[in-house]
Amino acid sequence: MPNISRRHVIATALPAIAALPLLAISARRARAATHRVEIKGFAFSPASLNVAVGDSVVFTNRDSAPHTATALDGSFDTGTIRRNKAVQVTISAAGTHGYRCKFHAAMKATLTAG
Ligand SMILES: [Cu+2]
Repeated sequence: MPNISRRHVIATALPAIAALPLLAISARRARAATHRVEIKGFAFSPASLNVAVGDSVVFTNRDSAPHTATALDGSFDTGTIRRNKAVQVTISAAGTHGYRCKFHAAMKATLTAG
């Protein structure tokens, strides 16, 4: 059996122990994802989206008309998004949030945060 010195064991273990808090931080950050919703032809795509609480959603307006993505329960609101502009919101409330465009009542979609 090889004779591994105590110094060698410590030198090997220390970097791994030092990296642990760093790994915990990066795992936490990796959990918050960014999702994308395109607004095109007076419709949200995808019309139904599942996210995790804390995730972000970027709404991009591909129409010439201005739109909003406004949650019916008030949990998020992009405000007016003009042509080819994007607005990012963070989803902080769990549950199923119906949302619509304030200007066009027929534009409806659903975002579920779990
Ligand atoms: Cu609209």
